Amino acid sequence: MHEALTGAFTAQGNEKMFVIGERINGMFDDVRKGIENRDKSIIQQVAQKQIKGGADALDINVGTARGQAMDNMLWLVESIQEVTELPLCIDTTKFDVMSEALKACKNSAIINSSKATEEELERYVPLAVENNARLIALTIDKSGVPGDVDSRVEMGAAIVTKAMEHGLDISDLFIDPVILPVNVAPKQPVVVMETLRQLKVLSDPPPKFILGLSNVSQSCKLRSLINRTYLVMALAAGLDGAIMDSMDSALMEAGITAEMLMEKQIYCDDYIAAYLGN
Ligand code: THG
Repeated sequence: MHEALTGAFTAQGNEKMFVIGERINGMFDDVRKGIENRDKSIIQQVAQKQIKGGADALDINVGTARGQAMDNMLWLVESIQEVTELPLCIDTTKFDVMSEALKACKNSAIINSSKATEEELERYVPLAVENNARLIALTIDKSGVPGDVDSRVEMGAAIVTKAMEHGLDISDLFIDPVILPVNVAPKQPVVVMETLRQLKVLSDPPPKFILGLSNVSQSCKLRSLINRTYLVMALAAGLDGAIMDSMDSALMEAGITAEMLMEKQIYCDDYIAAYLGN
């Protein structure tokens, strides 16, 4: 096989893509109202649908719901743990909310997220180690999301170095090269794909890579089509998982098919059902 292809495929290992369900997010009206009215059943139903669609973990974000972010987050964590033992991906920029939510997690936890600044990494990497949690680190620094590949790769390297310094297992580290909406940042998809390719060979073993997939199509018309095409391209470039809508079956099927074609799963006529464990 061509060397570049061998590298791209073998560096990824054989793990299935890691699907973090995006829907428990106060940016969606049903979830926001559920939080504001402390209506557990709405939240629990959304969680169960994400799981049925094939989520391996659930992102939890209070969004713009009224009230205290802390109380809202702790209530969400509790409500969701009543119906699932899947890992919870605690999505908040507030450090105090993050630490308290981690304490409330009986399920395994993923910290979402740290920026790649020295200051944030010095707080979040030890927090992950202390709580036995996985960590998502974004290639964002004080000046925001970089436009070029090199700065993202440098930040990725800085993240890996910090993780090693503090004894965070590299297999517990996810780097997120950050998707911006394609209608305002059309050069970004190619930059993200190239960043994935370069960071994948940075360390052995490499960290894992995830993205917030739906960002790419915000305010676009053909959202599901854009999301699933992006997912397939990113998986081929080395993506390990995504925060995405597992209830979008066309999206899930495209991702599963890409993985089958990359020989992460042996083909059989029922490969989709086999993948989902149905
Ligand atoms: N990286 C990491 N975490 C993240 C993101 C990321 N968490 C949040 C976000 N980005 C990923 N989750 C979503 C969830 C929803 C949408 C986009 C990303 C979305 N929502 C609709 C919208 O804005 O149009 C909400 C409106 C609606 O449909 O009701 O698109 O990048 N680590």
